[in-house]
Amino acid sequence: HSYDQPYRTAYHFQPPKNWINDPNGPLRFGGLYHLFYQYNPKGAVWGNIVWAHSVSKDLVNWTPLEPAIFPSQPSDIKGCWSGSATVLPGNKPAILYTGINQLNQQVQNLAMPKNLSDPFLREWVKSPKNPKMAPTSANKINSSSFRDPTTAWLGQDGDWRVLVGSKRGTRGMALLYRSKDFLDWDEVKHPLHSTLGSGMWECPDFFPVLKNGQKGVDTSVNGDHVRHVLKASLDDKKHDYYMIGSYNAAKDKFIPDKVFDDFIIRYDFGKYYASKTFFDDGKKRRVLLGWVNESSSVADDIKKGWSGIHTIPRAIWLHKSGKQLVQWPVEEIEKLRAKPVKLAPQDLKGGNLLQINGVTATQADVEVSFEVSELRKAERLKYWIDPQILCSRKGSSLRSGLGPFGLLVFASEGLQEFTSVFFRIFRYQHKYLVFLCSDQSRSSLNKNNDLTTYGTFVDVDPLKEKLSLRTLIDHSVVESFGGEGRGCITARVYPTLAINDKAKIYVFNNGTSEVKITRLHAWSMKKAHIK
Ligand code: DQQ
Repeated sequence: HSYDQPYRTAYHFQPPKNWINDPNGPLRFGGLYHLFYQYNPKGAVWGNIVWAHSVSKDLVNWTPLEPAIFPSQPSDIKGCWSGSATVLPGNKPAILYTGINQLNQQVQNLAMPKNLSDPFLREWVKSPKNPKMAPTSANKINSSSFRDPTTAWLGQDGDWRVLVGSKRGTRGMALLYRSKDFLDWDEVKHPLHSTLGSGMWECPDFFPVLKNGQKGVDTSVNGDHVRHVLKASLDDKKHDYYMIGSYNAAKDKFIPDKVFDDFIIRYDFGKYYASKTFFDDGKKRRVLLGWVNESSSVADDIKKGWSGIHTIPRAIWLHKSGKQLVQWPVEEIEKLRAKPVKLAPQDLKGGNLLQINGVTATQADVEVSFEVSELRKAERLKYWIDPQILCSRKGSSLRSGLGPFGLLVFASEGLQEFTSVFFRIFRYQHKYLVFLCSDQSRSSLNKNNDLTTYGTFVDVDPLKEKLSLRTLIDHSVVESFGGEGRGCITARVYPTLAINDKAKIYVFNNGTSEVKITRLHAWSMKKAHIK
């Protein structure tokens, strides 16, 4: 019952019980989306990992199937870890995944559908010749740092390429393999890319994005009309970072743009890891899936019987500046919107709090836009500071000239508990900087939870643009998109008072100058069918 399980989500992906982590092998086949994911069939903590399997027509409602890949061969007998799908010519899906072999080494295995006329692709057959890639004394690959094959791509020469995450010392890297037939794979002498000090690269991802436009392209596309994105989940930092650059196909190397000569930007500045994209050939878009773990204690996870959710799938494309990616929840999620609530444009004076009535506050989608007129009131930032640190020093109770203003979600009557998602504008040198913060420090009276505050800089110009914020609220998750998807922050919260019908949503301005709400639309979200 939902009253015993106030933190279970209603429209984010999660199985009925137990542990989940990385999304694996997403693909579209015969009009159906397939999602596999790391799953422990036996409990709410990590272990006994298999590839659980669900299918969907819309990336919102999901039907569970039996696990697709589970330990059964010497090359995966101790676990079936992360990997990716590639749709081979003739519409034949293939999965490359990491197996943990009987010696506890990480190796890469191949599996293909048993029956291509089954649209559910229920049964997968492993190659009897697994593993396809393995650490040896000759290749000097570290057998505990060799995992998570990407979706493969086809070169002009007709050869397949795939990446596997690894490291040598502290140098994280994407090892490159080549194949003529997808069956036999050879290591290429040099990695596609590596960076000193980044540590182990988990779940690498490598894909083209159009220079212009929001459409996606297939993973093998290259040319003057695209840029390439290299993403890695950095094990040392537990965040997903990416670089933008070009793929030199002749040399088989990724060359990041100068500003990205290291991993500096993230997909999401909150809790978010082990993400992966795939090309959706139906809607011609690239879709990003990611894992969000709990912020509660392991003891609490075991008590509630589950741990881990996935974010709402996001369409992802290159911003017209060419300097960052933009992410936006797939449009299908809007089918769950019900009972729309609108607020007339109005000024919000400094210190004001306005309740958004008429929406189910634990299960909502809120879009709000602000306009600021008195930019000269912005506080001056004397030196550059990490946005997360800035947000933790300057939480929602600390007033400045411009901000904090934004949303209070999961707020209890009397505000003993609330989570705030807000903007703050600073003047830095000759520019204005917009910060988006997600402040969990007051989210729960239960201090056993991780209450870290998150923050990011959002590249919007407050002189020319409105400051927009969209927040997806779902029982224990707050997924926020600032500047139309230019800054994303996902947080987990476990209020003790602001649960079920006791939760409230407010729009607030705690700055000293007034701001204008130019638009506020909110919806209650229907429950998705996810078993
Ligand atoms: N999770 C998998 C690994 C991967 C890690 C194991 C990332 O393959 O490196 O469950 O969360």
